[in-house]
Amino acid sequence: MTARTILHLDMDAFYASVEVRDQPDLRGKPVIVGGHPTRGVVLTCTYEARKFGVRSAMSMVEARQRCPQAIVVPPRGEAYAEASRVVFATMRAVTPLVEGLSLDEAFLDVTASRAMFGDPETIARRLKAQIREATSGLTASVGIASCKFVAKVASDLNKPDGLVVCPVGLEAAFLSPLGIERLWGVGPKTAEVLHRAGLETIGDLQRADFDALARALGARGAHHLSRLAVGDDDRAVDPSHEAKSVGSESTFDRDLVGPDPLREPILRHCEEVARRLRGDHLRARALVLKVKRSDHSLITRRSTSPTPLTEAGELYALAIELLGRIPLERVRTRLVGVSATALEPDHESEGAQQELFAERNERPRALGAVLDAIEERFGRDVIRRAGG
Ligand code: TTP
Ligand code: MG
Repeated sequence: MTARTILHLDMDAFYASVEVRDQPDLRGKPVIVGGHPTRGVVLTCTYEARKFGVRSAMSMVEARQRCPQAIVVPPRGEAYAEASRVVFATMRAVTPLVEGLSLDEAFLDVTASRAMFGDPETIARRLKAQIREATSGLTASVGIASCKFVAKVASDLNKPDGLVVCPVGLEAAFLSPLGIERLWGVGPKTAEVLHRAGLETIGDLQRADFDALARALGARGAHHLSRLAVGDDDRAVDPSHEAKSVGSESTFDRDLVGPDPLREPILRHCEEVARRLRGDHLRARALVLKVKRSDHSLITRRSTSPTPLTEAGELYALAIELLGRIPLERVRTRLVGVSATALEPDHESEGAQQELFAERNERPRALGAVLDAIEERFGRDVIRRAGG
């Protein structure tokens, strides 16, 4: 059996790069894409701003303290969606086996493309050049390996405009000097457990005693991490992944009149969707609200989120915003539904059970950041109504 060849491609400073492309005066400067200067969060920033320690999801207040000279640009979702469509079309010209993880990131299985397009490095170089050309100058970083996990790690090692190849058979050696934080499923809590056990690098983990690891992490977590640590990851690239959605809907016994009575069932559906996302270790970048009127006419509204959605409260805030965009005064409704789409793996929840609990404890801060982002996009009123 020939080994798979998998590419992981991730656009560099994606939103910020689109802004710099469209406003050439910004080139070479620290640029932050974010909203409100005091209440908002950083969606992303240029590599010039990263030198000052600015990062995605950081509060704007902290970002401006670290880099007072940064130029702040409000997000333009449609421009990023358009650039994303061009990037994905370019990837699909190489192979139909493209699995999108988010707007700017995908796995490609090029095993079968090699006969036609050459060795993997040549394929990757050409793809990067084609993307740069098709998007009028955006750069991507690519990792090449025999499995998804190592390809994803590789794409991140030489950003921006990087191309890193892990030779087949050398996965364990390739991973060994890297920090354990790079393993899927290792969030801050698991990292702390591993550090306390004296494990800093993936190589340390490769040499660690399995039984000791299982005592610290549980058998499942230990098994998962010891396999990943040597680059043992047999998941196939699944092009249908991104099209999936997780939804919940209900038809009422009697039609409901006007928008207000719909809030309670919408909240219940958001709770159900959040529960299922959690169960499947997924998070969503977009939400669809569906309303069917008594005359059976169907209305759907879709919104994308700057940050991945996992919690019922996050889903509900967006759903209520969408509800406000549907004219429903005195209208009779027979069905309402909510579905989460643009799904991506929630890596933090993929690993050890402990991490799931740790994540919950850390949630207030993450949720706060999301609420800030929603508020900055849609105004305070949305948040207040969502809470009430
Ligand atoms: P990333 O690929 O994580 O980041 P990036 O492309 O900006 O930078 P890098 O070169 O490190 O890949 O995310 C892609 C886009 O998604 C990013 O440009 C903005 C958006 N995003 C958010 O809105 N919120 C977030 O918390 C993150 C991480 C990204
Ligand atoms: Mg990116």
